[in-house]
Amino acid sequence: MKRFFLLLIIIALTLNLKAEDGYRLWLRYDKIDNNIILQQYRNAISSIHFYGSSPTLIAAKNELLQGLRGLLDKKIPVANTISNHSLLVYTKSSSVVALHTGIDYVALGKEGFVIRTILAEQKNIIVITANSDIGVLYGVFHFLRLLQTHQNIQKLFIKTVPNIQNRILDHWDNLDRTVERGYAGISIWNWHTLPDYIDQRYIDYARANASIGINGTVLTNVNADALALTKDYLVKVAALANVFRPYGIKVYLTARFSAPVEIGGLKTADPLDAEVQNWWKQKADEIYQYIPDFGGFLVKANSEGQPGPQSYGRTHADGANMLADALAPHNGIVMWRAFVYDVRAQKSNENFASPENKIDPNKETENIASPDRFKHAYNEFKPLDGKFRKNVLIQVKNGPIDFQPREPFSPLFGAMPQTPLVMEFQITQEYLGQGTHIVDEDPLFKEVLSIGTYEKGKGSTVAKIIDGSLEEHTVSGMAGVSNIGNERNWTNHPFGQANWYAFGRLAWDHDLTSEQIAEEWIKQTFSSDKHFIDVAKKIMLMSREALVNYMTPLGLHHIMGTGHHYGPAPWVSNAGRADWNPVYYHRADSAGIGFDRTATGSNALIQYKTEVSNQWNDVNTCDEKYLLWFHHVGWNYKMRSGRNFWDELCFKYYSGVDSVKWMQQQWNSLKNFIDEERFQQVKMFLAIQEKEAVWWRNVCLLYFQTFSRMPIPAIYEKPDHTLEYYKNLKFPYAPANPS
Ligand code: GCW
Repeated sequence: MKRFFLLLIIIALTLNLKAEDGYRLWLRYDKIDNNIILQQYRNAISSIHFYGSSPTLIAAKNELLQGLRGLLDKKIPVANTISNHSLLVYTKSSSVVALHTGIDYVALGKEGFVIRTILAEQKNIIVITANSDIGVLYGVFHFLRLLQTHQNIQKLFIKTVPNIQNRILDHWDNLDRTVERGYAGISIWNWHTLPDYIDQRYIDYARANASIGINGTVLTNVNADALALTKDYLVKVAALANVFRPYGIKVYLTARFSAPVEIGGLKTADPLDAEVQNWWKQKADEIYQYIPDFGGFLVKANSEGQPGPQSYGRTHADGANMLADALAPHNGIVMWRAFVYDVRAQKSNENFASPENKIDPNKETENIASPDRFKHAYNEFKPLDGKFRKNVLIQVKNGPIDFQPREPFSPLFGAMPQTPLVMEFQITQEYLGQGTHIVDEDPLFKEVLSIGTYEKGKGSTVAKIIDGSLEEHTVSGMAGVSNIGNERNWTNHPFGQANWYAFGRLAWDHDLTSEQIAEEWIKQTFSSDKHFIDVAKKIMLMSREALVNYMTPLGLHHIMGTGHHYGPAPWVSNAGRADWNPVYYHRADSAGIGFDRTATGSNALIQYKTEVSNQWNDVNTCDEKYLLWFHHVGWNYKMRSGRNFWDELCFKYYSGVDSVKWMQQQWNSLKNFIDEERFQQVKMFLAIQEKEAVWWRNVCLLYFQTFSRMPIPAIYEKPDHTLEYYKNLKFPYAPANPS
């Protein structure tokens, strides 16, 4: 019996299939399981020379030593003399540059780095070098990634500089540790035990972010609480900033516009009031005393009940500029969100001192007949182009409505040449299956970044607007709403980690392909087995399209349940505002379905450059994936497949579900390739995903059928419940209701 167990242990060790709880993310540093590659690496790295001892360089050195020790299963000595196969790590200013490596440091800027094999004094040496300490840290992480992904390191010549300056995670974390639209437990910021207790998780959070180039974190929810700006919290924020600083990560806070009233005792928060301006100046000075490298403010104003300058009859520029002036002496920035559609706020002149002023989405209030919500942000912000201070960036969600599975790009990209625009993506999967669906978001991010806006003719992609290269802005940014919580594996779904990873990698280099990013992540996170990679990559790369098909195909949007946004509810018509209702968006009737945004309808298409609107204006040439975003089409409308619209809709919904079933089969075939723990987690989540995909399909088809009056083609399995049954479902357990 004893022998049997011994044998089992030996088998388990050889297969290296130990239990994994996912905590280590993509920084696993387990011994390289390919002996030939392992030997090559061991030969190529005989000793390490590390120059410098700043906190950042110490972090880099520790990471390198720890990483190599794990990957090579060997302690690499730190030496003082350079020998054959040394690994040299240094910044430009260190004396080792006497080696004449011919590196062009000017091109590297503040954060870029070079990893290069050189032959010096007859020795084969690998150098990792940069202008700055943080550049070196990024280089070290990149080097470790090369090993983790089994790249050839014989003749390295890598030079990389980030495309975008501010690469930021936005946490929608409330001070009570609930997380708005969070599906991975509570907030990782434990305000109660800070500043004295430094959870190891804070350090690992910083390591993970630095490894993919993220250099900023907004700690608090955009639905902001002014308390975060009080001294009690600032000392806690400072403690986090101290942990993150060596990893090149700046902290930011959300600024509640009414803070001067709520915590400052002033009667108004009017941005043109001298006392208010002074209050913010003093507040900024105070913040910088605690956090000398504080990044700045993120602001949601006059949106969904949040206070803002319009509450005082002022413009978004008045509000943003006031904060920008307070931060400017300290080099801070303001990221002012363009997510506005709040007609009510413009009209009122309320004092927002109390949280009761928040709009309660569950309360029936007056049904404001608003114009197309799609057009609102553009109408509001375009006229302000050129009116913002230099340290204001306008943060725009990728699409005009709200992080739907597929949206056309926001028309603000391409419409504000004088203003740096921050791209806001949502990493957390509010509308993408929340915490339980595999949806690789990278193809969604890429789809938006690579599309042409025609701001300056051909080639004016969204990416070039964001990175500032099109208009030569001196500041740029990309923000991702975080999907991290205190679950052991950070994101709850093991594949949620991939979206955090992809966001960081793309913010650094938006030319990376989805295939590359997925493959890197799989190798580091799971396995370098070719079959495993191929299958997992296929699952990832098709997952977003599968979700679009089983949730909102052909341009459907915003048809989810009210409040929690969990599951389908296309029939809802009684929400607090007209434009919170699914019926407002799909407009299904006996004639057809979809939102006419051409000249015969809301004319939102006019907000795009003609080259773009021409692509979508004509129902016969409009890309079918955007069809219902722009057109109300008849049920019998002939699609390019030859099917009529109704049959095409059925086809899409059924193929979405089929894709999930395919994903399940594929995943099951991977059972023996990875640890049982994560294998089972993903398997269970896929079962939920399948159940929910069927639910979405059945609900949507049964509901839309009440308008089309056409049968679901007989080749498909019939929905197993009635529409009434689905309408009566309740979800008291659905996570993350809005705060
Ligand atoms: O997507 C919607 C969410 C809200 C969120 C808001 C926003 C933070 O449902 O929960 O609030 O967008 O982006 O401000």
